[in-house]
Amino acid sequence: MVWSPHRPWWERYQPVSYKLISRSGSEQEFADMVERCNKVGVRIFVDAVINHMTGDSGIGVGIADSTFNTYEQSYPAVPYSIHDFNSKEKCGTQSGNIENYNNVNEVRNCRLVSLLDLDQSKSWVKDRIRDYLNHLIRLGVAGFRVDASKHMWPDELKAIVESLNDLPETHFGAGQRAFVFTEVIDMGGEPITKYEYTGIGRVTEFLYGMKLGEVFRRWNNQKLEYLQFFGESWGMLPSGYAWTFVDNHDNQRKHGGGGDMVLTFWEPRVYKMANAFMLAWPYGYTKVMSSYYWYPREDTDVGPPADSYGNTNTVPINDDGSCGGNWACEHRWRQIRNMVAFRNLVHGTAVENWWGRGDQIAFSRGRKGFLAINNDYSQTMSGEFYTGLPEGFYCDCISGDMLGSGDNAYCTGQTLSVNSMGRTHINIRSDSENPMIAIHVDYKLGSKRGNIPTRRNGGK
Ligand code: AAO
Repeated sequence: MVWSPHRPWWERYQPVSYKLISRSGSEQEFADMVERCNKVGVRIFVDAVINHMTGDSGIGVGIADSTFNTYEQSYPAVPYSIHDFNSKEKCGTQSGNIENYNNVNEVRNCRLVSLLDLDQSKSWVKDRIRDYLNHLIRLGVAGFRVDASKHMWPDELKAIVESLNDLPETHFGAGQRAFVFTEVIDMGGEPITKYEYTGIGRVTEFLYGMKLGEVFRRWNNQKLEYLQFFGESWGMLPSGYAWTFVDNHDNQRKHGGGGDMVLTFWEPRVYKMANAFMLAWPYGYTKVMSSYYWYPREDTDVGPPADSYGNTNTVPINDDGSCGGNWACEHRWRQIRNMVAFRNLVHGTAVENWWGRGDQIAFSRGRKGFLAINNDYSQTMSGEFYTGLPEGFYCDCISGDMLGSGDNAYCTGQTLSVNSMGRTHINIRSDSENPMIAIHVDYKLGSKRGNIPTRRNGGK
């Protein structure tokens, strides 16, 4: 990939070759990480940039020491030559760049922000991309996010995906295929739609984060109670095709269709609420964002925490499990981490016991989990709620963790008591730092209900 002055994060989106060498490390280090992750059940998905090569910046050398020449359209390390790119004639615009998103041909045959646009109808190009992705599969990755999929013809992309090898049997079992997510920004209003890509894999559903941001910000008269049918009826993909997220690496910094609606880690209170809802709600395949803090905030190019050579720093882990060194690590925030476990646990159950009043909602997932959120600015959410859960004491996974096991299990946060009718009393103040409660059957305390004092929800 290119090496740019000031080392912006988006260097990664300008390949010079398919060598696995970057500011994050060598191929050996990458392979080692994938191997260690697979051993503990963590799958790795690679963000594959296969639509284009670098921007038209002239002659240069990439991070892995490969040369390129954009006047000649040559990338000898792959190798790609002028014959492998869409020509200006095929594109049809004066600049050679995409100028009009309402012209399908332009979007797919011209350059996205001046990035040299590969022609995937050429078998040489298809084969180079296939070899690159197969190399990653051999190293043990489980699948790919396909960058800029909207800028490739769906049938050509599909042919590449179908030509890939099965995942290695050692880690995945026999006959398993790579899991593919395509990046297609479609929020309505353009001729290219997300529906054109559902035959390839999961597709980004950008409306999801936008709408959730609007609802949790309470803009345009939106209210939490309207989320009762959040999903396809809101103009989104059928659940089984959707790849959902509150924010992504582009729109959290206003690249790629980011608006003020998007919620990010910079607003932690409401961000945690939106993520908790997403993770408890049975729609789409969810993704949790993990970021770094950047300064100044207006500079949307700032790269990751790095040493003086621009090499990405390792992530220091604090005693409490959070990250140091300017890494935000949203995925380690207790409220988000515990809701990931909630999602995995309640998988396959339906929403039941929906209750909604303005900006307060509560619902259960079958007889396994229950979530209540108070996004009202002034009213406490208080009363008896039907949780659907078996009788017992439960540790709220938003305000704390359940530690220990069996009769020795205890809760570091609030404990809730569910009676034989499945009902519990909740009290969520509107000014609480985490105005939510989430309980589930894996956080059921033993009969002694824990051995440390419980804490009221609402404390910070
Ligand atoms: C950098 C420089 C450029 C320079 C270039 C080449 O910033 O000035 O020309 O290098 O030297 C990332 C960065 C770019 C960076 C690039 C290469 O974000 O800043 O360029 O690396 O280093 C479109 C694509 C989508 C793409 C998104 C950014 O469709 O695929 O732009 N995302 C991916 C990655 C992203 C990466 C690339 C692709 C490139 O996630 O990180 O770029 O590899 C409309 C269209 C969308 C379009 C957006 C933005 O969106 O629909 O398709 O996304 O515009 O152009 C409303 C509409 C919504 C609309 C939006 C914004 O919300 O509903 O549809 O407004 O107008």
